[in-house]
Amino acid sequence: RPLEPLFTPKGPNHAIFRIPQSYLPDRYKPLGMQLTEQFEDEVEETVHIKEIKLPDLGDVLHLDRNGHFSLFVPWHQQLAADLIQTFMGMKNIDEVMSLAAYARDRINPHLFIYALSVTILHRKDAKGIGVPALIYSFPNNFIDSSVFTKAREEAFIVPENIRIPLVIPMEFSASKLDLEHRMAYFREDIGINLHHWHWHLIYPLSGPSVVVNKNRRGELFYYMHQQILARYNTDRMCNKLSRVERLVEWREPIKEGYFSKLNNLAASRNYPGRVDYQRMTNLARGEEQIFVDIDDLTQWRDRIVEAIHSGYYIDRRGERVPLTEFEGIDVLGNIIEASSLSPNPSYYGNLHNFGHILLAFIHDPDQRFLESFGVMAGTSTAMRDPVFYRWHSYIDFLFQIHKSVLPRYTMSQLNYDGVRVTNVRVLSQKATDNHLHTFWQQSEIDLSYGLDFIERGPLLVRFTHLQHYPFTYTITVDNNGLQRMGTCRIFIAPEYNEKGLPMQFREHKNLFIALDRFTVTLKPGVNTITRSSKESTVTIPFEQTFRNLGDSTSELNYCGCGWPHHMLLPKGIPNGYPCQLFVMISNYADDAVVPTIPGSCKTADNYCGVRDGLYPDRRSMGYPFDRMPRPGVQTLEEFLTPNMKVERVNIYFHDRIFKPVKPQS
Ligand code: CUO
Repeated sequence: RPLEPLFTPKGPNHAIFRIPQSYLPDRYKPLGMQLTEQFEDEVEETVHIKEIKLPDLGDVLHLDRNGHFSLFVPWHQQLAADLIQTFMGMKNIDEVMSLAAYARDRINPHLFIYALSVTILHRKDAKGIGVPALIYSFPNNFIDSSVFTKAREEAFIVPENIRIPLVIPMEFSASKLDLEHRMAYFREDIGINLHHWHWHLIYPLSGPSVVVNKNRRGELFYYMHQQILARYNTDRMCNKLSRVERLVEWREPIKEGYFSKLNNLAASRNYPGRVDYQRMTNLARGEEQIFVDIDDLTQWRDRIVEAIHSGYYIDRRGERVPLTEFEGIDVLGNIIEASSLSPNPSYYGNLHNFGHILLAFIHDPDQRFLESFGVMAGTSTAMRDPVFYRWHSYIDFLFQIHKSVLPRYTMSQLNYDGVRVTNVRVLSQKATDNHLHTFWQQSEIDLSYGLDFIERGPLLVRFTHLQHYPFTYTITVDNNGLQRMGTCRIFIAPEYNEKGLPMQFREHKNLFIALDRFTVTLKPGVNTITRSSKESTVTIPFEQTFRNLGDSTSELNYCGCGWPHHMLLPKGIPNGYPCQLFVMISNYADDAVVPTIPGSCKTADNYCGVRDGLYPDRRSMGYPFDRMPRPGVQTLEEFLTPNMKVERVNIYFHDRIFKPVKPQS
């Protein structure tokens, strides 16, 4: 079913919706028939929307259509949960479409797209239907607002056959004077922001149980964001910056400002920026029904830290419940985020979400200037702002306290008896062994679906992003036993700290970036495992991140969650950035999850889990780097067991731009 016209201002040219006359707002009724007849001649398919008895949309209609919407605002979150509940309650997918067609022009578009996307990703009868990447619904959340002025010119004046791609420069949000701008290629990467949006779409904060109550969702909140920080910190070190300082002092000035240059389309205003050295203050904003003090956050934090140190949290009835070795992190994730699965929201509050909100309203905390929020309020925009990483470093710090009080992994929890990794090598085309290469690449995507002023033809934008040459791992494993299975876990981390010195394991472990995880069968004796970087279960290919619209039969349909493959590796440095590549074969008997659900497309289950299934690895997420080392272990070398191997790998960054990649058709 072509649902795409619901998602985009314009929709692909091959289908239109014919909606019941009674669904049209009164002022459009006279126009309705006339427009349908005019367009029907031009498209391949007309989809007839059934007239049904519509449910009451209730409070959802009270959110200003041209106002803003943020999942981190509790009132908005509640509206989203209500609308998802209504959509999920429809009898079949035709009724969902019917309600959506009715609601689309009546409710806030950001709320609408969010709730409809969550619905499609969770209804059993919607399997195989695509959710377009958000960039096709709201390109303004991803692209410098000045591009849209140029886009209008191209669209109105230039015939489609001679249109040229609009180029988004690399330096549009800041100049080199801002040291933090060295990280803009990471923070403003379209694929990274789409991944983050998609992740939060799969793991909503609230709504019906089937949408929220997923296997290990709190733990995945911890792990996915921890990995973002490991990646960000490693890239900072490649760019001669130190690791992110966690945002500890909530009343002190924040030294890193940020101006996104993005336009919040619904309000038709630019997202407000943050100047350097701004301070968070208490919020009192009637429009979003938010009244929260920094003291509230402090109190929630103290209670959370108390729970972590005591090993017990207090549930709604005031009972002490243990934070257990394996499941504790999951509960803690739900408490800290906080999702509706938090076991005691009135006691532990809403720490992480309100941090986003306090930072997003830092410029107008009491609404005196009638300003909307900054980029920190949206899951598709927050990762652009340097303060995102400072806030999340603080959040991660809480999880790390919990991890530091857990028992250390014993040798037998790490080792796989009789399995020895004897050799590891990576080979990139035409390069020396263990040398990896990164460079800039330009890619183009067609934005025309998201722009209602383009009547026909594509409108390409060209942007520059990091890329690497594909490579292959070759791993030699001795199996001193019968045929058996193992899980191969591959990570990479910088070899030295900012001072150029080797790191202690306890500091090093937080920088290990997952590159891949997959199951292997080991025959008795010597085994050679080869694996392509492209097969990574952390990443998805470019075409899957930017799934083509109009291709509703595409295999790539709902598989938009996954770290973008072009950002698989740290950036590196021109002379080769020394990294440690870590390979481990763990005992499959302790890893396996049954039953496994095969994905219907290339999945990136490492950061995203599996649709309708259990997280496909039974170990604690981040294993074996999620805990403090056993007594006596100071360094990575000392941490290793025979089933692990570390190899020095250098990442060479080439400061050149490679030719554009055309969108696939
Ligand atoms: Cu993903 Cu704070 O959770 O942005």
